[in-house]
Amino acid sequence: MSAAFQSIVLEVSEAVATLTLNRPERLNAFNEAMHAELREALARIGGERSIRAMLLTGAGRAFCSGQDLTDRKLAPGDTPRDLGASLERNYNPFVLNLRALPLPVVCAVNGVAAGAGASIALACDVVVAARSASFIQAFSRLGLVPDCGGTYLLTRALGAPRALGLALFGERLSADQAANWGLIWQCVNDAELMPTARQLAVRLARGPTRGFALTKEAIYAAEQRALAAQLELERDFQRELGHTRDYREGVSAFMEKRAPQFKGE
Ligand code: T3D
Repeated sequence: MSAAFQSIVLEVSEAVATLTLNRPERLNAFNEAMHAELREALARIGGERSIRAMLLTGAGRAFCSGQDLTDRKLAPGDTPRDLGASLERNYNPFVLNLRALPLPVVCAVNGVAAGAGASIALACDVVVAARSASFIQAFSRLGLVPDCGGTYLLTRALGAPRALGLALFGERLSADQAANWGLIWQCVNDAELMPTARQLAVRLARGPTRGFALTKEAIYAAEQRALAAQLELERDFQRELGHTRDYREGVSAFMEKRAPQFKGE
């Protein structure tokens, strides 16, 4: 799959769709055109059964600096833009669509992730960051609230004290500290970022895709549900997965003392 996008790059190989935010001169800030392309790219990725994992990263020295603020400059007397409408139209569907993709999404945070850029990175399923990367809740510097799930993701991962500290002070959180706090999966040396993230994505793309999709769904659902309801969900998912070819293959491979060859079916 190749597509003529301007603000992003979408490449597929070894069943991994790599989506690169590609406005490096603005540190990959989001604008309307990029949102439209991201919508189309996610729809293609979700609709293509041969794609079994996604890798999200940024071009150049940053991951993403959030909303493009050159599109938000107001002259005296201008009517303020409806930021709620912007979230409703662009950002919120993007976060929900990322979470709803029935395949694992790895994020390779190659540099600074600020504002919506930080939230989008943290909304991915497996987050690996370069040691020089950082996360900034830049919203407070603008008088805004963390969005794109920032209040939800930070609070669930870190608890209110650290979520509030990050959101109120808007200071840089290093990749090392993010990993130490359990906000991300892994922090690696800069040179190892893309090889590591790629290796993780390829490994996931060779896994039991349906099982991974339901694992993702169950773990995110667990954030809202009581144990009894979660046990029922696991029962239903396990019932479905017990009928897949991948489960059959997993059991056969175990019995035959060989590595399983999952097909994502
Ligand atoms: O509006 C809505 O729809 C609601 C949704 C809001 C979601 C949000 O994301 S709000 C938060 C928006 N983002 C920010 O506030 C972050 C702004 N950027 C920064 O604070 C800094 O650039 C960074 C901390 C990310 C990086 O700093 P540094 O020193 O490494 O780089 P720099 O020199 O500031 O930036 C390099 C260039 O990128 C520079 O352009 P220039 O001077 O070389 O022509 C800078 O203006 C540009 N740039 C960086 N971020 C943005 C940007 N241009 C437009 N929008 C940006 N967000």
